[in-house]
Amino acid sequence: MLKIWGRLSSINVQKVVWAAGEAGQVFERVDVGGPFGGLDAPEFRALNPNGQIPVLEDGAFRLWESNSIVRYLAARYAAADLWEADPARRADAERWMDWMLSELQPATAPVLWGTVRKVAGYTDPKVITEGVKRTEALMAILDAQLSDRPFLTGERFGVADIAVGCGAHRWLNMPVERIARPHVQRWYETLFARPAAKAALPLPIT
Ligand SMILES: N[C@@H](CCC(=O)N[C@@H](CS)C(=O)NCC(=O)O)C(=O)O
Repeated sequence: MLKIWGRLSSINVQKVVWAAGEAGQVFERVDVGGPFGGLDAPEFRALNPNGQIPVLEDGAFRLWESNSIVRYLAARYAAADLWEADPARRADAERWMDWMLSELQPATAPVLWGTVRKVAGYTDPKVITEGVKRTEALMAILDAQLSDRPFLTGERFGVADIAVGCGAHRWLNMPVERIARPHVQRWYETLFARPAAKAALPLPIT
């Protein structure tokens, strides 16, 4: 059975749990990180020298980096549904996963820390306003992308929807004022209706 290391309040763990569910895999999830601690334990560092979650164990195979884990699960267990064999289609999906990691996550994280987690140094309204502004610019890009297609890369649900969908879940459930984005909203509601998404994306966000 697959083993996923990481607390479910982590957005990177959510991606992996969602992907495993979509791939029809039964898994055991171990709560580590955040209030659960355990990331500095030598046994955990042996799994991931970065001391971060998520980590996947699939038998003797161990993998860290959430996007790589999502791609692995798709290729290994859901090749017909989630994986893209065509290099151009695959790159299109991977580009959105990279965008999530390098653009959307860094923009939304300070807003979550300031408004929900109340982390010292992030509760300053100026920091929150700056994060909201940064995120709105990215949401405009996302809304335009979704204006003429049901899913991020076209007609089919895929790994890009999982990665960016986790970011949208967080953003749309934060206690901040947002500009209405009808295409993002419609897409998010379609995603959140999927059982694997519901199991991976707790509400309220924490
Ligand atoms: N690039 C890594 C980032 C991993 C990461 O930042 N993990 C965070 C949680 S989202 C973490 O381990 N934080 C420490 C903790 O939870 O205690 C990935 O995508 O897997």
